[in-house]
Amino acid sequence: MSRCCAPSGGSPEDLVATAPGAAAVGAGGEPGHAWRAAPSVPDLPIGWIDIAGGNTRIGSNDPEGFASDGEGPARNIFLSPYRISATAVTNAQFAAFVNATGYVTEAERAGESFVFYLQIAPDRRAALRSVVSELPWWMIVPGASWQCPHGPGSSWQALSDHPVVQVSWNDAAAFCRWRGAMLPSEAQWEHAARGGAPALRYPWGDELEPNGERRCNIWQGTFPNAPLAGWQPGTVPVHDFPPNGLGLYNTSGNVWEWCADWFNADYHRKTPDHDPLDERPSGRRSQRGGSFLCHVSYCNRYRNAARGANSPDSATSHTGFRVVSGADCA
Ligand SMILES: [Cu+2]
Repeated sequence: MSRCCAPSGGSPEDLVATAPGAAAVGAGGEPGHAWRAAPSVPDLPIGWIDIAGGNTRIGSNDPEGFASDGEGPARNIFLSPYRISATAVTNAQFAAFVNATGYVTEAERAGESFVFYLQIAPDRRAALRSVVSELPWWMIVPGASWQCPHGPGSSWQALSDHPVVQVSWNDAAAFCRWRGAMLPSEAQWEHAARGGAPALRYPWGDELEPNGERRCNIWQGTFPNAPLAGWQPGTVPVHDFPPNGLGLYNTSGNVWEWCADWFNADYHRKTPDHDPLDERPSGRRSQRGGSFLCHVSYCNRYRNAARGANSPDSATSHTGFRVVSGADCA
């Protein structure tokens, strides 16, 4: 199946490892560049939404879905109560984490990361190279990190209320440890994304643009080279577009969101029906929700049931995360 979405369909670890200048990433590496603090970095509260839990239905047999991704079969499950953030973690929230801990992300250690080419100033593109021939719209950009999401010349401060990107699964997990939170399981993510209306294709219904109204930040125009005039490929603030029935914003589109599970295509067949979590290591962690690069012509993974994956050390300009906590946590 076609994928707009990850700068690798098979072995992103190898791509990262073989990229020029990419040091082995992991604990103990030297920072690629120093943290540049904003004038003030407040510790921003997370906007929690209480999810009652109980019996629910996840997965889909939708013929528009990608069976090979393991989107189905649809099934009934039970979820314990939990809290989930209304939005993806923002740059400002991630900055507070870095400010408090000195944490250095994997992209910073590597000294480079993946950026969609139209997010890079035209005069900078010539010196860059594409990642793999099948995905020529992804470029390796020295200096790209959460602080400079599109590489040199970009800054998180200009995007403080946008979702943090250029964070790996490992980086997201580190943020969670600091906050006493967790990444959502796929089941928690999907149940919350459905907004209390199970069985629908999108959080707002079965129609992508009811009454012609855009409801999420996905590709506008012709992918990947001809975005519609007036639409810039990239993230929007986390509170853009109306929330779903439970109060979650932008589960469809904007950024892919890391989940706690390992990705396996037989997820719906093999994980338990009580608080499902796929703990079978596969080399790839699950992602949900699709991004601003998804388009019906190529990759309609902004549906509730759609699934994605990448290696836990990969970071891109269209991947972020939201968080969950136990129902009794403050
Ligand atoms: Cu996509």
